Amino acid sequence: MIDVFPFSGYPVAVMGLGKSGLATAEALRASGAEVWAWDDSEARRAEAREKGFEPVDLTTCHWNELPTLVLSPGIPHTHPKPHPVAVLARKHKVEIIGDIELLARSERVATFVGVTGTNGKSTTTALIGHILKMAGKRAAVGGNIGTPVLALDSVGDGIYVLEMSSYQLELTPSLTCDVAVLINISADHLDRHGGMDGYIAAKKTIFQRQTTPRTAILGVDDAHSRKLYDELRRIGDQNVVAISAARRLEMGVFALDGILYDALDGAEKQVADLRGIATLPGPHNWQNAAAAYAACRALGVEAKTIAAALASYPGLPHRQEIVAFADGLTFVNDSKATNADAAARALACYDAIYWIAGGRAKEGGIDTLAPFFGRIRRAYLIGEAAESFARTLGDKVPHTLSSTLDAAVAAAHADALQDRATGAVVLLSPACASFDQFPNFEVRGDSFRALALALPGAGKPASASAAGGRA
Ligand code: UMA
Repeated sequence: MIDVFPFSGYPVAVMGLGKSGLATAEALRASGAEVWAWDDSEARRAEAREKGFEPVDLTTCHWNELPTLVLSPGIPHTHPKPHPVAVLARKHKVEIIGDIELLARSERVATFVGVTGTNGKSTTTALIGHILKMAGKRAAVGGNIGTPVLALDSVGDGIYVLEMSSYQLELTPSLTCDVAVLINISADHLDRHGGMDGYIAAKKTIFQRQTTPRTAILGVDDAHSRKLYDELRRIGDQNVVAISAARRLEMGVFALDGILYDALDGAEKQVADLRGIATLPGPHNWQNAAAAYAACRALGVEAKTIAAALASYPGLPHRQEIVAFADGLTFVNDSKATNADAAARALACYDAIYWIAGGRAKEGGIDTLAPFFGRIRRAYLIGEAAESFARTLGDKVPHTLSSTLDAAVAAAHADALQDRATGAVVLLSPACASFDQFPNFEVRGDSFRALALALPGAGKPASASAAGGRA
């Protein structure tokens, strides 16, 4: 646990007692702060009580006594409508910050690596952490990836590798990243940021206060990130490195057809062959590998060490994770694909797909997935989005309104058997949030894994956790 000593002796309001809020409350209490903890859910307050926190109703408390509100990232404070507690904090001129801000103010001698982007940030974060550990560096990985940062053990003068969502970036005003990575930008969470401009503005804060020798690493394969790259280059405050998985760069790091090239000094060298790495299938993962390579080079790790570590990357659950084999079929859990762009990345990796999709749809639905429709043998549609997705698939892709995940897995398995579709993939890549039917994407992915493993004759994969596809 992190010692958040700057808050010792002060009252601090903690709003939201999920994963990050509870870890914040515990770190603050252990550091000698007075914790005023609240959650709108009675169940969460009961859980906090069990941990010895007597909830303080932040909608009726004495705000004049509070200097700071630590807000959980999932709680809106601007759009679509600020939470009443955020409104009260602003009214009383109380600062509103997140748990990563507490880490930044407390861990003064550590190196910070921040990773953001619409897609691929968990894999890139995990890859950087893996490479640093393989290189013998003291490093801790946390943030949006799932481990609350204040639950980490201090790394001292080592390295924090933090996955940062746009929500977290908005609540982290004073973090200065030694290495900041923006992988890509496409539309997501627009309701929380009042539109695309607000979303991009939040992402851009990862580069705040960076001056040389700090490093900014940006993907240049989408127009929004490319524009930011040009802007940072023009201003010239920090080292700016381009990465691509789509084209050759004169300067930067790029992956072409699965070969990773280092052109950081303008002279192109092949540094790794990514094609045989089962845990990094597809160009999107090659982009993640390019970003991780550039970040670790900026931290002084040698190219050879990085290449060896990429090859031993164990993969992450819920990201193209092979969870079972049954009757010649491979079951792939890509529950983390909560938007169409993320689902496109998985769909691009396989040829014969029995696709389970749906949940709570994001803006735009699955219209952009049309180029992949030819790879889908049949779609099994679940959750709130089922009917609208069915309309998009129309007569182009055969589909079944399965409604629930268990019905979808059973139907996909039965259809694939009937089609004698050996070598095919049953892919959960929902292109939707999970909240209509599950508490989060992890529970959705775990349910898929359990359902697949419960099929007659199903077996677990031996080792690698992610699927190698055709890409
Ligand atoms: N709550 C209220 N009132 C509200 C809304 C929520 O009291 O109006 C309470 C809920 O009852 C709950 C708590 O707030 O108890 C939940 O807080 P939270 O949604 O911030 O979730 P945490 O459990 O603290 O998890 C957060 C991140 N969640 C979000 O940003 C939504 C996790 O990212 C992160 O892994 C975790 O901190 C540790 O750092 C998840 C996520 O979905 C993976 N992120 C989004 C994404 O990747 O797209 C941004």
